[in-house]
Amino acid sequence: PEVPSAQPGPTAPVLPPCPDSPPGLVGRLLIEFTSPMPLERVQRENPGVLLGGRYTPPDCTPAQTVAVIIPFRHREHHLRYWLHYLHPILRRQRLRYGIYVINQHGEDTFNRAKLLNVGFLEALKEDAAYDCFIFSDVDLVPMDDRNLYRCGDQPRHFAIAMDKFGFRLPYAGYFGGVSGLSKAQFLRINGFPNEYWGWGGEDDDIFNRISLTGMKISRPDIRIGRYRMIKHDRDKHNEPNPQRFTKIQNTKLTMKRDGIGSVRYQVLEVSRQPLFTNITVDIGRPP
Ligand code: UDH
Ligand code: NGS
Repeated sequence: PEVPSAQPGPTAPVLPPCPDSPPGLVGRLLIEFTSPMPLERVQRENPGVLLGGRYTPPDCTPAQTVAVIIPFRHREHHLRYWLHYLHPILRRQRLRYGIYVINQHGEDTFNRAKLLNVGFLEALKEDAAYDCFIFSDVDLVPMDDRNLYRCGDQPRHFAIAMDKFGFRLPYAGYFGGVSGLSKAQFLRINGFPNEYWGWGGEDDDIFNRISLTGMKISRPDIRIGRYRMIKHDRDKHNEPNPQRFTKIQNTKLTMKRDGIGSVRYQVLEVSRQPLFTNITVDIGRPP
């Protein structure tokens, strides 16, 4: 009879670390939003993506695990383009990642930064290995795959040259659109504010939090941090917030009590789709 061996069985091969500069990048990309983009096509073209929008490079071991968090409501059409363009880019960048769409339930006033806080916590509940968080608007697609969706030793601003701003920063302290913080950087600023209801200012508050904690924003080269935005009208229930100008004057006082440590919400549904995880959440409404 066969004697059970004390030797371990064949083990999975140990993959080498993923390279700092991934070899398969193509550089400048052609991005357009005119041809229709059915979700079935996007799924068919991304067979390597696992349920919930998870991906791990087959040939190397990445240094980080990246959660991409998208604040969302009623933008299915934009999401299809985003998934179509971003999955192949992130794959070429040799990232281990997951995509989390944080869908605000109901029709009360939109709250982008609170949704991003929810995304941080819910992604970590799914996988405690996440150590890098990329926060991306659903309507922003990078035009160059050398703009690596990774975290570094300082918070990163990715969307620095958007078409709608003439491929420049609109102002020196702009931190909107697409940004990235390591878990430690995010916790250091007590996450994002929960109290910006409606449009505007929340990204400036985040910028203030980063500055006030002594960190510096890191940015890619202006020739590489280029983005196309999908044109759209103003959304309903996301009117400019009239309180935003006074609020951003008070970040130093508010950031201690308002942030990831005080976020209250209720998850209504977690649904693992082929290309993303959809988390529908009740975040309440403005007081
Ligand atoms: N978002 C939604 N649904 C909404 C509102 C916002 O999904 O109803 C998300 C989405 O990811 C979006 C992000 O929040 O990309 C930021 O919101 P935004 O796109 O409204 O902000 P932006 O500054 O536009 O891009 C403001 C209105 C511009 C009107 C221009 C009219 N030509
Ligand atoms: C600033 C807003 C930011 C916004 C940026 C770009 O004025 O939240 O414009 O807006 N800050 C305040 O309102 C205090 S955009 O041109 O994309 O609509 O991100």
